Parts: sequence; C-alpha cells; structure tokens
Amino acid sequence: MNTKRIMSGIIGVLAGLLVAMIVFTDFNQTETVSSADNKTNAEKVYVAPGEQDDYYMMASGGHSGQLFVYGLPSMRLIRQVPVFSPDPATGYGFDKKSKEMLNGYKWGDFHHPAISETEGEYDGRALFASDVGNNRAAYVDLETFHTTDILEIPNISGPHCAAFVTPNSEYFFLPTRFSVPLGDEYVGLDDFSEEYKGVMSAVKPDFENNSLEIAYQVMLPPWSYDLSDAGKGQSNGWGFLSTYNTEEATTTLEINASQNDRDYIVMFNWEQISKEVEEGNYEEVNGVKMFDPLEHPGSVYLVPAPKSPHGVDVTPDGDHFIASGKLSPTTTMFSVEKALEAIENEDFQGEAQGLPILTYESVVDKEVEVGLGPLHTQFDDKGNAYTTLFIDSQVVKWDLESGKVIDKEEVSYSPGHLTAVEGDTAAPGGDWLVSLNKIAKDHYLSVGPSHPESMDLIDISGETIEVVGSAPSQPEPHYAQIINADKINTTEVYDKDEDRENAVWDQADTRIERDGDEVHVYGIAMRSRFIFDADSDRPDTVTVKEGDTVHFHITNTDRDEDITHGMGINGYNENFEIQPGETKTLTIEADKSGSYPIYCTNFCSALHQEMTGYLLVEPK
Ligand code: K7E
Ligand code: CUA
Repeated sequence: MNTKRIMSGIIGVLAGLLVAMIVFTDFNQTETVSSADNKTNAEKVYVAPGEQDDYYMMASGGHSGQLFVYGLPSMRLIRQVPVFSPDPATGYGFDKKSKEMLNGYKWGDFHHPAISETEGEYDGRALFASDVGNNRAAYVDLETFHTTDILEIPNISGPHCAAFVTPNSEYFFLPTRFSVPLGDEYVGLDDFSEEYKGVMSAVKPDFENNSLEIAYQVMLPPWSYDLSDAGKGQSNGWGFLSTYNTEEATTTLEINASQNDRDYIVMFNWEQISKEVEEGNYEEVNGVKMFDPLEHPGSVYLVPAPKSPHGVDVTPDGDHFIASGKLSPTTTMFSVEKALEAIENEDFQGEAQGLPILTYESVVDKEVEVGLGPLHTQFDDKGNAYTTLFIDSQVVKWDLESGKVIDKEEVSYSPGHLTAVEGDTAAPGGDWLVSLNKIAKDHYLSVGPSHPESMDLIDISGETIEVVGSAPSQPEPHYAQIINADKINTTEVYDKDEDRENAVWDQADTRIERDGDEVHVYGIAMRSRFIFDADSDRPDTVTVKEGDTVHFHITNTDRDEDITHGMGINGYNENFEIQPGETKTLTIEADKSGSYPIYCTNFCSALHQEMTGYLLVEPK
C-alpha cells in the first residue's frame, strides 16, 4: 500500500516533468499550458528550495500548548511557537519574562487560534490563543512570532468555545466549556443547575503594548459552550455560540448530555452588552465586571439547533449562521434576518434558564443533508461551504444558496476542523483547504501504537475538490487559520534600543555587579564569544559564591538576520536563546559549588564551538 503510494507519487512527479518538458520544448505552441488545471498534483504543492509559500497556516498545538506555523501549499513546518507550555529549545519559561508569563504552569491546551481582524479580514498583527487546560488567553505578536502576554482569567473553566475575534478586533471572546460555581466557593454538584455558571469573558487586546486585559464577563446558564463565531455585515455586533449539555447532566455526559433532540445556539449582542457594562450594569466578581443577562434582558437569545451542535460558523456576508449537529446527519443554516425579526416580534417558543428561545421554524433557513457527523464549516469566494464529516471521514463541498451537495472527498481519517484560505473571514480565498484529521492510522510510516495527527491539503480551486498533499502534525491541530503571506510583516533584527532596561551594546559597558548576595551580569553574546566583563582577564567567566542569586542580563549585539545565540549552563539545567538585537534576563540560584561550563546552544558561526565560558561557584 505504502510502496504503491510512493510509486504513484514518483510516477506523478515523472509525468509532471515530462509534461513540463513537452510544454517548454514545443516551439510551435504559442499558448502556455500552465494553468492550474493542467498542473499535476505534485506541481501544485511543490515549492522549490529557496522559494516561499503563498500562505502561512497557524495551527493550534492542542495539549502541547504550542502554535505550529506551516507554509502552504508545501505543508512545510516552519516554526513552533511556544505559547502555553515551556520550551527548552528557546528557553521559553526559563528567562525572566517568559517565566513570569507562564507563572509555573507546566502545560496548556490550545484549541482555537484567532488572527486579529480589521473590517472582518485578517490584518496579520496578532494571534490570540485560548487555553482550555488552565483558563488562560495569550497574545502572540506576529511581527516576532513571540508570545508577549498571557492572561489568567478567573470565574471560568476551560475556554474551549474561543477564541473568536470581533470584526475590528474590539474584543475577543472566551466562553467556557465547563460550568463552575461563581467565585471561589465550594458548591456540590447537587446544586449544579442553580449555582454553577457558564461564564463568557470579553478580552480586550492592546495592540500598542501587545497585551491583553479582561473587559468584562457575561453570566450564562450552566451548559457547555463549544464553539463560536462573530457576526459580520448585518450580524455585526452579535456573537454566536454553540452549546451542548443543556440537559445540565453532571455525570456520564456521553449518555446524559445527548438526551435532548435540540440544544441551542446562543445569540448575544456584544455591542449592547459592552454599552450596558460601560453604563455600570454589572456586579464585581473576583475583581471582574460580571454582566447578568437575566438582570438586564434583551441581549441574549437562544436558537434551537439539532443535536449537540459542535461548530457554529457565520457566512462571509454575515447573513447566515450554520450549526453542525455532531450527532445529526444534517447541518442547519439559520437566517440572521429572520432571527432579528423574531427578536423584534418576540416570536419565542419558550425559555430555558430564563433566556428566551426563538421559534425554530421562524429562524431556520434550511437543513442541509451533508452526511454523517458534521463538525465544522468554512467558505470560499464563490458561495460554497465546506464541512467536515467526522463519522464519514470526508470533506463535503456544498452550495450555500441551494444547499446542494457538490462534491465529497475522502480524508485520512476522521476530520475535526478544517481551514480554508482566510475561510472564516468576510473575504475568503478559494484555492486551498486543509482538513485537520484526528486519526492518521496507516497514513504515514508507523511510529508505534500512537501515530501523529494528519493534515490533508485539498485543492478547492475547481468545481470538484481533491486531496493533493498531506503532512503529519503534532498534537493537536484543533483549528488553524490560513493567512496570505503578504499580510505578515516580521521584524528581522530587534531595534538597537539604547534605553532598553539591562541592555548592553558596548563591550566596554559589560560588567558584573554585586549587591549583597545578588549578582547582576550585564553581558553580551556575539559571534563568537560571551563577554560578561570586558575588563576582566577572563571576560567570559562569571565567578560567584555558593548561595548567590545570579541574574544574567544578556544582549545579542549581532545585527545580522538570523544570528541567534543560545546560552546553556552545563549542569545547571538552564538554557535560553537571545535573538538578534534582543536582551533577555536569566536568573539562577547558585546553590551548588563547582565549575560549570557555559556554551552557546544555537549554531551561529564557524567558531560557534568556541563560544563558551565558565560559571565558577566558590564553595561557602
Ligand atoms: Cu477539536 Cu474546535 Cu476543540 Cu472541533 S475542537 S474537532
Ligand atoms: Cu553563538 Cu553559537
């Protein structure tokens, strides 16, 4: 099977070369035959060495707590960006700033990335992440691909239903998966329905300081909030959340949370809630402004949706929202216009936990028979939707207008999310889609009982859709977003900022200062040496006493692209990297005496191996 695949791959490439030779040697032919239609699959995904991909794919790393950055269409893994978990290779969680940001957390569970938007389109400034494992949100600066802020959020548990960003990045919202008691009190599960709450957090990004703050929270019923999307166009100002366990089961959810034929899509008017909070309509809980829609009605409504819906996705024009019932063979398309009308006319079929339920028949546009186990939907620029079918192991293309299925493609296997080029924005692309599969099984060379996840690259530029490439991925790409490469503008070297705290730019300024048992080393890393104190006979040696606290403030003074230095301290379990023009601080407790070599861990020059020094710790 594998050999067959490889053979057919080789044959494909050879056939491609043959076609190319024929095209380029046919002197009589004036028309070129290089349109996408005539390209072999190998040619479509081939990005020659030295050439760059057209797109970045930003994929969440699930319970690795990292962000994985791929190039598309090549599917090459370009970078792992640590977000919620420590990373020894870069020293994320080791140096002072990142250690403080991680605040002792050992892991995170990063499900849904959200690239910042302007007028409903990705703007490439930042990427927001949410941590289902430890209730955090992160700001990843896309100029440096560094995590620059992590926010711990109280009153919530597992912001799975996040993150979705409003069309002009006013907020991103983090509704929570697990309901918990408000505040820090203990409440037994017998009082679940009354005392547990599903809280949604509105977080405000600060693009000047690359940071985040909690604006307010909204108290919702004790259900599980699963996925979400922001309105745009005529639904701008609204947010949509899917729910399950509206049964309010507190045990064996597999059975007990699948009783109701319909759960809900929660529609909430964030513009209105933001205004109300500004006017003082909130109570403070754990230092956060908490808005209660039961006290201030008119901003939160429920739309019945079959059955335990997972994804909810707003169409690019903002006119419809689509709910995918993971236990239903259909995906349901609702009309925003009809929903707003029903709200206006108070066309309610009842209420749940005090919130009005819009009449299903008044709001539904159509139920589309896509296949078994629909989970998530994305869009192209031609009015088509693409939905993953977990149970059928397929991606289905369907027409938004008619609801007709156009094509289905097998993927390997059991897709969760899918992501198309800017496919959740107001202006989707239309050439590529990646199916993020949960199970790889026999898809790649075996590495034992556990296999990687798999990603299948699908060409969606034609009428029918076709898998043309595949790559393994590490745990676990719940969701990814694909952004045009020309929207990302990276910094190549950090500015030489003379005022930066602890920075040393001139060798003459390097020094070691002692204050009691605190030792501060103001040093330089450059090709190919460490300079901790230029005046010393051994400028690359730091001598301290057992029991000292040593702060290494190291500036990488190299101004060349991609000259990163690392600083590992042999035997002290410490390592961190300093990127070109960057200053970082590493603090260690010198609690064991001895001679500990320091060496550069990032290969930087022909004399990288010589880039060493010593930490000498004199015994007490
Ligand atoms: Cu894997 Cu969005 Cu957490 Cu769906 S989620 S599959
Ligand atoms: Cu500096 Cu290797």
